[in-house]
Amino acid sequence: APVDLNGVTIWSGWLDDAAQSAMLAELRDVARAAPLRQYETPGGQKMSVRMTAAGEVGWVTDKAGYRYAPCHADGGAWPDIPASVLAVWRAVSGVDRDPDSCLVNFYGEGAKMGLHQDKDEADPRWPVVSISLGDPGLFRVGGHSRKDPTKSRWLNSGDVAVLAGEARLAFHGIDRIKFGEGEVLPEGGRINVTLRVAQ
Ligand code: MD3
Ligand code: FE
Repeated sequence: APVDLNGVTIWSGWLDDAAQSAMLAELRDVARAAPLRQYETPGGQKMSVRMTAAGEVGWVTDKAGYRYAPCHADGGAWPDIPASVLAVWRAVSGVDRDPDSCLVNFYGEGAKMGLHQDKDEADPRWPVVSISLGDPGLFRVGGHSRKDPTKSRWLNSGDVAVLAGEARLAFHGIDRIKFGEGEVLPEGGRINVTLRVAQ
């Protein structure tokens, strides 16, 4: 049965070891087609997480602002959303529309993601589905105001989270990772894949 963390539904161990390895292989292909990048926020801050994407649109940021874009920095279209990733969305999202965007976040040693809301999607009534692979990450989620109290939980390799309803616009972030403690990525690090209906 899933765990509820401030309205976020977490399915611990949704993917077994074989499913994680298969997904990882598909994600390596995504990163080969659209290389991971360390973005700078519109404010000029270099983010510690490296990112890429798959699907019709991918999330990018630069001095012009945050947005979903149909091409990556090298000018090409984003690769297709891997089949193994799409299968998770179809199993847990609870909606009958497929996502048009799949964001891939890579956390190396010391990487983290500050508390934020996901508000760049056209219609936030669609859920977001998140898949964690590799090293554990300390996930924090609060409410609709930055000041609301938060709850924390480690997301482990193979965990799947569904962000729907009220929780969809909750402030959330990753405080830290346990670099090198996972068994799925031999080189260490954490991968988080999020599926969205962005446009
Ligand atoms: C709660 N990713 O990609 S995953 C993001 O682990 C993001 O890389 C984090 O925040 C990561 O935007 C957290 C869990 C998650 C993802 C999306 C959410 C939680 C969410 C959207 C709304 C509320
Ligand atoms: Fe987010």
